[in-house]
Amino acid sequence: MADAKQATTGTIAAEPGSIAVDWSATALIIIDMQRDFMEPGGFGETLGNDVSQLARAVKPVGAVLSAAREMGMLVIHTREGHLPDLSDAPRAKVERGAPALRIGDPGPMGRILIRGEAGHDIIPELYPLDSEIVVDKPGKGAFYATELSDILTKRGIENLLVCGVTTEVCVNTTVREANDRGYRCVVISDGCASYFPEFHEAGLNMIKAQGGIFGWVTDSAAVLKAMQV
Ligand code: TIU
Repeated sequence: MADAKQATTGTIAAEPGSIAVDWSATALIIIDMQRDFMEPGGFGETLGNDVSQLARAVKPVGAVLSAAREMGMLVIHTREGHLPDLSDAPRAKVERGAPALRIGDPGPMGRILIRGEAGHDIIPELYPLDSEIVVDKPGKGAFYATELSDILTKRGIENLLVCGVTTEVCVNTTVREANDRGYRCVVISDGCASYFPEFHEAGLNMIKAQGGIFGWVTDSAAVLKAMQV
């Protein structure tokens, strides 16, 4: 009996304090590890960003993804993007700023941030298995206008291991949405990245401050240790 319990629960060393989780009620959610954000010629670069800043998250995410697959944990990948006719893209988003190319414009990886285009796809290193869930989202948060709530509720998920890009934009927005819906979010610091290192740090600090106002922050090594990999 004790052995069976050990296999389904774990304690993750984190800030502001360690957190015990039932792995069967825990999902790994990987936010927007798409070519549009990670590679030259995509949405991220059109906004004027240095996309090489995000590469550091790939290995830590890959390590946790492998462990989650081995454990049989629910894995959810998200992708930010819009329908080809832009009907789900608010004008206020499309018109924002002065990017080199706008959402929907043709770029070197297909139309910028459009579903079905090469740039919209997840990077090869972290490509979803057929058995894994991919949630397409039009916004920064993974709950807004998606089926994510239903997916988590149906599977009895209470805890989310969160990683991906970018720390202060889609990761933070998703964590805030999830926290309000009652999920415990454990954010994997080295599995997240930002075009702005200072925003990465601030984004993580905002989550774990005030006793973990939005959630917990840990790193990939601590998650792997808790998973006993
Ligand atoms: N621009 C930026 O930092 N991020 C986004 O637009 N989307 C995500 O974070 N996925």
